[in-house]
Amino acid sequence: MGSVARVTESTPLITSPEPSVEGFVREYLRELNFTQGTVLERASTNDKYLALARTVRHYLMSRWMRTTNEHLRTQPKAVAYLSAEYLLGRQLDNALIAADLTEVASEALASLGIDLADLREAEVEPGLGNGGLGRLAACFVDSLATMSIPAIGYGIRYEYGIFRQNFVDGWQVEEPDHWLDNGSPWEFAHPEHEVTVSFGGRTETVTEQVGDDTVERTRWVPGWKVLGVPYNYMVPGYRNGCVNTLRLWSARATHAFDLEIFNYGDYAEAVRAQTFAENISKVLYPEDSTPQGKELRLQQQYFFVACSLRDFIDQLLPEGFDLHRLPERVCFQLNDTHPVIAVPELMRILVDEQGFAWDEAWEVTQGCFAYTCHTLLPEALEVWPVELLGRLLPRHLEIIYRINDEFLDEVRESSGDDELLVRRMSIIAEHPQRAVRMAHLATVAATKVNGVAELHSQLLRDKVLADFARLWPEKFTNVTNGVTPRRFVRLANPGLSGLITEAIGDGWVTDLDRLRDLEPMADDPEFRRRFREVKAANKERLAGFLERRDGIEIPADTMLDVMVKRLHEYKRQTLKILHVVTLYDRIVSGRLDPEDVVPRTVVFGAKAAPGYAMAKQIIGLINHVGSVVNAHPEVSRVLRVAFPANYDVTVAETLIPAADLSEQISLAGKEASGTGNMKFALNGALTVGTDDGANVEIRQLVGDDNFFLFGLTEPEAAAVAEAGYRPSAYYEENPVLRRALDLVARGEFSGGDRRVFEPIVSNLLGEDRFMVLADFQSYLDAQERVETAYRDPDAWSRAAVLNVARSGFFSSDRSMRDYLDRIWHAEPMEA
Ligand code: GP0
Repeated sequence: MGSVARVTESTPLITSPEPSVEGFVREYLRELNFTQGTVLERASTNDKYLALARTVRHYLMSRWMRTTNEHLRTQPKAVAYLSAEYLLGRQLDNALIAADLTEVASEALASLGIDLADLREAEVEPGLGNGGLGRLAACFVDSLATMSIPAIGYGIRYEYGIFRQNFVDGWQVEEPDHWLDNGSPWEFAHPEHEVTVSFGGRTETVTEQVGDDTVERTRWVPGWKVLGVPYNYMVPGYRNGCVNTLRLWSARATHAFDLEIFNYGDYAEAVRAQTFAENISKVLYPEDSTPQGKELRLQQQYFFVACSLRDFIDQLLPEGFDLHRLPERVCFQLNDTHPVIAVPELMRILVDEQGFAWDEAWEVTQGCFAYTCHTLLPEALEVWPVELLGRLLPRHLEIIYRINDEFLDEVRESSGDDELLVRRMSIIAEHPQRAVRMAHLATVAATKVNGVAELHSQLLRDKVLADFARLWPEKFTNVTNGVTPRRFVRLANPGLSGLITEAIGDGWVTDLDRLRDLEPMADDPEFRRRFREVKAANKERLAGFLERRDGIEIPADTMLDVMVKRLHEYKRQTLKILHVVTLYDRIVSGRLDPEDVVPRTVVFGAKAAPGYAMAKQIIGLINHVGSVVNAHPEVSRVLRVAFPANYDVTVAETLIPAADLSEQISLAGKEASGTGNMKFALNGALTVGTDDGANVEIRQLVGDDNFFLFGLTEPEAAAVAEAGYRPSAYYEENPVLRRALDLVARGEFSGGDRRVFEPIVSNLLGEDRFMVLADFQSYLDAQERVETAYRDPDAWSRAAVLNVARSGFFSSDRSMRDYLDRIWHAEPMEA
């Protein structure tokens, strides 16, 4: 790699065009003719889309260059967000609204006989994440840009993102996500800034003469190397002139590597080696909350953090920068444990490459990292077998051992040699095999450790990381998650956005607390009527969308009851489907007159990790129940089930604005935060939910009257577990529950075959780790309250408007302010 010129003062820039319809037409045709190499008459939809994306980029380009130059010139303290996932969603509309170009573009295209709406559909969303965690990262980079915070997002440019989900006879089948196949107009590859990343090999000790002293130094002698090529993405702030960068790394074989093999004349072997290297960024691991300890996954993690640290130090800091002062310039925010290998990597850079003394290096390192934990499930906490980590990163393992030794000395000292405590806190687990506990490493190294909702942070302090919180109480803090109002309200719900803006002006888009000003409108019958009109229109839009996309027909004017999230037992999709089964049973058995049922459409969206058998079973059950319900002449008049395959950000944007009821029904104490819950409340859905994650805060803000609470609380659930939970007792005592489970067990939804869903039934009756049966009756009762409330449209829409008005807190802009105040201590740039 050649040395790269550093910009120290602004270089002259070609400025972006002024937005005008004629100008846009000119830019667009230029892109179509000169870059896409075609003419309007012969252009495919994809040609037209690509040309449009590139045209829109023109309008953001000088902001981007200016922002980048300002960061380099003024060297402010920056946030470097390290995340293995960014679930970005489609880029076109977001870029258009950020640049305030939607109308200009739409008119310009119309003058050429092109419908903007058709081109939108051509974009394949970059699905570089699994779910909540990846989408959170995407919301955060949006907010950072909108708030003019000097920030860079670092991640991996997976060639294949989250798999495409298909249903075959109701069962999930995965297909590769070819998101790059039609071109990727939003990225800028910079092979000239490639970074070399080493793996494997061994370490050796060398003696060096430093002045009069001989010092022993450890050196890593790697076994193999790969290159990381950065791909830059614009992250436009909302109409504020700031465009930050998201830098995603793609793996390439080193030139030397294959050249050597070529020279031996083994062409096939050389190509194989290349494939091996390039595998590193090939595919996103589809496990959510249950990481697989796969070697390639650790390679991915080290690959992207090694590239990112190198990049930050070499490209973003001035030449000759004194790394002792690194904490003044950056906070590396660790999004879960996936990037935690960055901790020993920075130590290696400082000690082995820069010649820092260990203690000096450790002080710098501790000043540079902060760690966000996103889970409470023990199986979601990553551990890496020592054997694997040592083979792949021998020097890093040594460094981790030394960090651990010094840390455990501290624990011994402060605890009076409490060896049990030492074993619990150790970064190295001894059983079932020697392994590195990445959450412990992160907690030891970080300036701050945060959970993602009040309850979650409390449980981290009290349970998951209690020993650490006792040792360092001041390290622990909370930042409740948030979602970007740009994508999830302004862009996804133009009807509601218009209504809000008409009532209170448009300041809410970047200052969501202003939604409070809507509160009085909840009592205005005319406003409520218009709110209902918007909801109805959103339902129609959804119906059209599902019809076109999936051939699914949903009735337009029923209560829309939505449960969308990853399929996981702790989230309890089974509880929802048992409710559906109960309604079905009551109607079919004549216990319930369909006339007395509030018509509802239950919509599910969920992907299961491909190796998670129980989750896939549950998907099968939902689809099979759905088929039977939808085919039943009486039942289907009042109850429908829709499960569109391949739930993604694009589906979310159409589905959430149409929802009346938001299902947030995890067992209390299991969902770290939830972020879908916030999107629904902001779009005027009422929540039926447990006292879990951020639901707790949603309920506090919107008020008990505007939220359907049910289920065990976390302490209650813990007490039940402690006392010995027996799910079969609930089955025996509750005839309604018994009938529902028996229907499933007897094969009502599987053509009489009792074996099909036997694993689900026996799991619920035998173990039921997430207490579905314990919460079943409480959930049914809550659904009764939902029905009663929904029968009064005025009261319902009043509550819905209050949900919108009181949910401004859940803007990711507010989350960013909290991170800035509590963790990062960085400042916005001047506009
Ligand atoms: C948590 F541990 N989350 C994990 C994980 O591996 N993947 C993931 O998406 C989620 C939590 O489950 C969450 O509660 C949370 O809000 C989100 O991370 C962001 O903090 C689901 O929304």
